[in-house]
Amino acid sequence: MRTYLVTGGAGFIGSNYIHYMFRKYGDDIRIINVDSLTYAGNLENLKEIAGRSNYTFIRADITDKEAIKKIFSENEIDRVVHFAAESHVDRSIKNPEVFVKTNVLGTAVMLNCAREAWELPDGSYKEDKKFLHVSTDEVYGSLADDGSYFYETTPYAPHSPYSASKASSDLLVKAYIDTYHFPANITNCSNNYGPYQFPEKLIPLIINNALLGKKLPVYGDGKNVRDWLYVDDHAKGIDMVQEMGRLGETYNIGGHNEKQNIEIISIILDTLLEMLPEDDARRAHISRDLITYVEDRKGHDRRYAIAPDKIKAEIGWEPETMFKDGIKKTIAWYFEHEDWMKNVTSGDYQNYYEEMYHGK
Ligand code: NAD
Ligand code: TDX
Repeated sequence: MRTYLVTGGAGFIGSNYIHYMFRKYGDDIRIINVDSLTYAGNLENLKEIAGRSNYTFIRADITDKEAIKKIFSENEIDRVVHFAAESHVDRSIKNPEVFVKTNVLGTAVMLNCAREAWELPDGSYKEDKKFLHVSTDEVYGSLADDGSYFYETTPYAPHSPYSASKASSDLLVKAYIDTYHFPANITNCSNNYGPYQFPEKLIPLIINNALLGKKLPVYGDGKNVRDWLYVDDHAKGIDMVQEMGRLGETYNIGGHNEKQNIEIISIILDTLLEMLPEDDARRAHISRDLITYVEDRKGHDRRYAIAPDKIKAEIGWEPETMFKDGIKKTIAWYFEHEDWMKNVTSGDYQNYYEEMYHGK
């Protein structure tokens, strides 16, 4: 039975990935989730699977060398899937240092511990060990509105402290591949959306504010473009790259779904009105009048767009969820999980760990 060490599994994409993996492999795999539970880590995301005998949660910081070493020495890890990171661009503009610590130093610790555990005296590696580093399209910088795309060969040109720290972590992984022939892959994915996304990010923020009748803040002219991918499609892509990708290679994962921010907001407003029952009082305040243009994000990248040609040609992965369907599923999830949103926005979810794991 393969053992996965997933970092950052209590966050948005990590928790969706863990759910996806248990749906796909059931009892045929074991997952150890290591997460330090920052503001973005929420064990409620995993409560349905918390009791599984083939799942273990370990609260630890990926920059804590001794803690990570211990996990490798006590378990025969076959796969590392490394999500843990500080992930929000606006926070990185206010407080860059923690991004460098977690994203760069944390990745170095993960790489080093995996290498120590897996490398044999002759410099080769134990059989069938693989490390996958989850990264972002933001490392490639910004595109003009001219139909161009990011490819795996596009030079790195990050602009925010977040993307600079992710680019640094990618380069460390590439250095391990080149220097030590370390068995790793990198995936660079576009913007994700779906269940369990923290409401500091555009889509859940707009859904939540619209339902509450609060203003919908639009940075700059609202015409910045992002390429949105439903989170399950990303989870599937990660698993396919890890099992079918060529070791040492980078694969871009993207949705072929470019939209201006203002279009996203319009779609959300229309979909909310379509989905809410006729007698729901919230319908009264859901309107375009809530849209409020605010000061632009500093260094705001204009456009991101992935050409997922390589992953399609080599591995056969393609985005499956159309945006109109993915956004409905996402909104339906938020409708069904009002308590999750209340807990997250009030900070109550941070007590969950104490309740769940008290005395353990
Ligand atoms: P998130 O902020 O929702 O989750 C991050 C998780 O990492 C949280 O559970 C947090 O507690 C944990 N964490 C943070 N610092 C840690 C530390 N020092 N030690 C251990 N755990 C720590 O992020 P996300 O949106 O799920 O993104 C996951 C990964 O995917 C990140 O590496 C991000 O760069 C990448 N990515 C995200 C997107 C996106 O649209 N969200 C797109 C492409 C790539
Ligand atoms: O209130 C807002 N108003 C607004 O106009 C927020 C929160 C965002 N925006 C704009 C900024 C971006 O152009 O919406 C777009 C999306 O913003 P975010 O949701 O913050 O995502 P982004 O900055 O594009 O980065 C995301 O995708 C790539 C993730 O946060 C990263 O972790 C990932 O690497």
